[in-house]
Amino acid sequence: MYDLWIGSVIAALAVGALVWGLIFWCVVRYRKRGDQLPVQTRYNMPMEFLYTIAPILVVCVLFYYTAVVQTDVDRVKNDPNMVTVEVVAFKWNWQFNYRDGAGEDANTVASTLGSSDVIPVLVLPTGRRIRFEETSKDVIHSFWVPELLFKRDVFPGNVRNVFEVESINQEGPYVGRCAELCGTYHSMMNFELRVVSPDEFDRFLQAKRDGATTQEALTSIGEEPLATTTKPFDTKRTVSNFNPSGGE
Ligand SMILES: [Cu+2]
Repeated sequence: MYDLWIGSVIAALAVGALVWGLIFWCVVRYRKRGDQLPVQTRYNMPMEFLYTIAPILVVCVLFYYTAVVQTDVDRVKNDPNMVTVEVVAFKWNWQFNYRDGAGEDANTVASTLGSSDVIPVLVLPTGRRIRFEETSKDVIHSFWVPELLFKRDVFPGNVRNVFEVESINQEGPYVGRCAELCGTYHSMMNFELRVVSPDEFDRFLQAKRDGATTQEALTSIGEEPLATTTKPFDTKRTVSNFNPSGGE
């Protein structure tokens, strides 16, 4: 996706430079030189051919690479080694359920639930395939970790929106957001993706299965217990924002 993005920007700049160049060249070359009106109808066959064919070619090339990348990004495999997470979105927070298999019939073995006071931290390992299965409790949300260059809508009802990540290469915290306007506190629907080594992940999950909270389990593997990329927002839910001077 990154390469496609960079390639598209270069292509756009190249077309832009050509067009700007032609504009400036025309401004200088065909500037007003006298009072005689130039010929008002004229055609240039090679030029008309060029500006019909060139955009079609540009669109075809962009379409081809987009289709290739999109097919690759959307591919799901049934890899028995992958980590499956059920992402449950609701107004206005997230629940992350670690599953023992793929699909609706698998079981949740551990769970992390966000609250107004604690940002939910989704812990995942490096080097393993990750399968996300998304579902919403109310309206459409969108699961977005900007560093993954990827967002995917989370639908209510019986829809499980599934996507997989080949592997995450770098450990560390990554901020996550809801990217679909879902109501009053949409902007506060943040979470954190915390990527750790596979070994630490196994110990984290074991601690969770043994009944530890997410914060305790994070501490037990030597990680910061709370989110480091974002913090809970002050929602001011008890304050009347419409009439600050008046009483409730
Ligand atoms: Cu949302």
